[in-house]
Amino acid sequence: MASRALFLCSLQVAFVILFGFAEAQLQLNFYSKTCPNVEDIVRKEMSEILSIAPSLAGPILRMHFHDCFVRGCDGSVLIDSTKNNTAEKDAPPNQTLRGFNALERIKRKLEKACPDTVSCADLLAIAARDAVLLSKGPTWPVWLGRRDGRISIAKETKQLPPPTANFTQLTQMFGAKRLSIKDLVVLSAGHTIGTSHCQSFSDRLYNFTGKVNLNDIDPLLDTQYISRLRTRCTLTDNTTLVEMDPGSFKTFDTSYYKLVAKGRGLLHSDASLLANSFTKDYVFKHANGLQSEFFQDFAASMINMGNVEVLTGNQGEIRKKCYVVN
Ligand code: HEM
Ligand SMILES: *[C@@H]1O[C@H](CO)[C@@H](O)[C@H](O)[C@H]1NC(C)=O
Ligand SMILES: *[C@@H]1O[C@H](CO)[C@@H](O)[C@H](O)[C@H]1NC(C)=O
Ligand SMILES: *[C@@H]1O[C@H](CO)[C@@H](O)[C@H](O)[C@H]1NC(C)=O
Ligand SMILES: *[C@@H]1O[C@H](CO)[C@@H](O)[C@H](O)[C@H]1NC(C)=O
Ligand SMILES: CC(=O)N[C@H]1CO[C@H](CO)[C@@H](O)[C@@H]1O
Repeated sequence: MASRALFLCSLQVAFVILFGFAEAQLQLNFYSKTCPNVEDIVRKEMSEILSIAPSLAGPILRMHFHDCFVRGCDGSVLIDSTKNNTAEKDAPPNQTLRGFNALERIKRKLEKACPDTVSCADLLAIAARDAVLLSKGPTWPVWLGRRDGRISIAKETKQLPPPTANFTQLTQMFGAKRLSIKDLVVLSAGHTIGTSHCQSFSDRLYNFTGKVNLNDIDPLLDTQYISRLRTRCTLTDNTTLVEMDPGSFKTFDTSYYKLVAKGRGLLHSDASLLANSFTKDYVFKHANGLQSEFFQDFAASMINMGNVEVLTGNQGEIRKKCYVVN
């Protein structure tokens, strides 16, 4: 037992060194006594969920991002609106979120195994890691011990960067969460999996400056790609889904950078990564570069994001159901 504890402890130290990261509050082995199988339970459920609905990997990764950027990673994105409160979930950026039922299903399994123990915020952080791994991406140790918030306010989702954001806005919004330019260019590659609604980019095809004509296009978007996207999306289409990383949207890989380098990043925010020399160099390097370096970077940046404004100790609560406060 002592040697196992020592091993876990040195593992923790090793990861601190490896990822250059030392957050005092969260811990790698937070549930080792109270819910030792938490990660096995989540992994098993995620495998089942993704075998039935493979397209949920993207939405669950995105959900963790949306959670962390509004009130920190506190599960507030999962809370339903009530009679007197419109929650984050019902704000425009979240109208395209999916995966809530899958997460409630995992929560029910966790409550059965370890009642009142594992927060929805931690569950989401683990599930997002597993979504990436099960899409053939990297894995990383998830630091745990987040507590769930009790507040979710629709208008606070304005802290989420919009798809129209330029580089200045993106760096400001990531900076506000103490995330770096490197985190921005690395985490944007989350768009290597999943889909987007036409409404998130159709302005780039038809109405970039508000003129509504076929010449009013985003100059950063490859013209051949514009033609192809126009066959899928009209300006007002708000239902059609387009693969963010066509041809490889189920596989977590470096193809996102290949596309962005060719002017085929789907969102204006993706294209904006070419507007700064650091992020542009990163894009081009990884368009043709080693996947292993990107995988290491993604792991490190996900740990950074998972640490944004977390509640710990006696703050918040451990929600019994993720969609409603206790
Ligand atoms: C840099 C700023 C970002 C912006 C402006 C942005 C914006 C968006 C938008 C507009 C969509 C499409 C939503 C829809 O129309 O259905 C989307 C999808 C997605 N985003 Fe981001 N995002 C950003 C960063 C991130 C980060 C940091 C991650 C995770 C690490 C992420 C993961 C995803 C995933 C996986 C999808 C696909 C979701 C699905 O399949 O339903 N995004 N993003
Ligand atoms: C909103 O209603 C809930 C009960 O549904 C109550 O607990 C809460 O205090 C109310 N919040 C406000 C701001 O009135
Ligand atoms: C970025 O967008 C903001 C808000 O739309 C705008 O005020 C600013 O001028 C833009 N910056 C650049 C460099 O285009
Ligand atoms: C076109 O762009 C303008 C300015 O951004 C916007 O006000 C308008 O609603 C857009 N039109 C359509 C049909 O999306
Ligand atoms: C989608 O567009 C239709 C027709 O323009 C509109 O009636 C509907 O409210 C829109 N839905 C959303 C979620 O914006
Ligand atoms: C998934 C989800 O909860 N979507 C909601 C987003 O907000 C709209 C209303 O603005 C709801 O109708 C959706 O159910």
